[in-house]
Amino acid sequence: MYKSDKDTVIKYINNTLSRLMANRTSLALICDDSSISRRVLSDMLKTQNIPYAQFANGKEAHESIVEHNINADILISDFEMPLMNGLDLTRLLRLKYDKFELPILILSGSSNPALIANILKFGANDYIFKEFSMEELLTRMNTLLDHSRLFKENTLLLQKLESAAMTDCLTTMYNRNYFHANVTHVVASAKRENQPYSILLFDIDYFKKVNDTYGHDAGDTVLQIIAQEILSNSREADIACRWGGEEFLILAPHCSLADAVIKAENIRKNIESLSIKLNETTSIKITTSIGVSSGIETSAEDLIKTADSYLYIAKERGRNCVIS
Ligand code: GH3
Ligand code: MG
Ligand code: MG
Ligand code: MG
Ligand code: MG
Repeated sequence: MYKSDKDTVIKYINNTLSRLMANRTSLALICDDSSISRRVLSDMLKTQNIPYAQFANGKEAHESIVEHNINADILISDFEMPLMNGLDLTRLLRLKYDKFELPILILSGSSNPALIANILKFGANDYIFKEFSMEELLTRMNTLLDHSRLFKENTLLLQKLESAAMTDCLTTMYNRNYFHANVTHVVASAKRENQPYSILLFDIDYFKKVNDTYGHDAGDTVLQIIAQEILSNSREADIACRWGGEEFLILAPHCSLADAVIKAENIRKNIESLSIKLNETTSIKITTSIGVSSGIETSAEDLIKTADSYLYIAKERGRNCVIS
């Protein structure tokens, strides 16, 4: 291939990469004690439209990255540097960021196999000999950027899925899954700190009648309003969730039976005093029955059973009351 042909090909590759990269919001970090190397790397990043920050040695890079919690997509670092070399920088960064969070590409003038093995063993994602071609560097860098981007997208997706799995979509309250994921921790700290925790179990009175009289959508509106009322009467530490159809539950850490009964009674009164607007012409009144139980060593399962039996008694006694 003639040199001019090769240049055209490289230009074509670079342009294609530039277009691909333009859609990214990547941030690259350059660390090299040689200002010439930094210039070469930053020029390369500029052609790719990748924003970058640069550091002159490992110590400077480590301090900035950790102190400012810089969320970068790649670190391209020299090996030989004063104050802290690329290997020590990699080891330190790996204490905080794993290989997918912050890919590290080490550049070195050495081709010593033992050193290269060490660099990779201590957490660098890739290694490149300093007499690299731009194409090689670009390709290796893009591979790492793709990994990093994929990892970050997947992490975000996982968080969204987890949040969706723990949330009741009608009321936006937590659901039973969230309760189960968090109850062990609450029960353990109650035991450890010898502090009671409480369960408040709510069941809307004659809710079927709302559906039957005003329709399912009206029933949904009632559930949303009752959920908001329960949430606004909950503390930060409380876990308030939709337990089932028209049943709600509050898990209240650091809460005695007496305090839980006061809380339940307040919520009961607040719900009773609501005028729930279903449409322009119709507003209705709703009441709830509440079973309350409390314990220190008792399992949450047993407290829920107890609260449920009290709820049954509350219904028998005419509803709209708190039984503990
Ligand atoms: P009680 O006072 O004894 O609790 O009577 P109730 O009518 O409230 O109790 P029941 O268990 O007979 O009825 C609960 C109803 O809740 C039945 C079910 O169709 C309705 N339901 C459950 N989930 C939803 C929902 O998401 N939306 C609506 N609109 N209704 C629901
Ligand atoms: Mg150097
Ligand atoms: Mg029910
Ligand atoms: Mg029922
Ligand atoms: Mg009910």
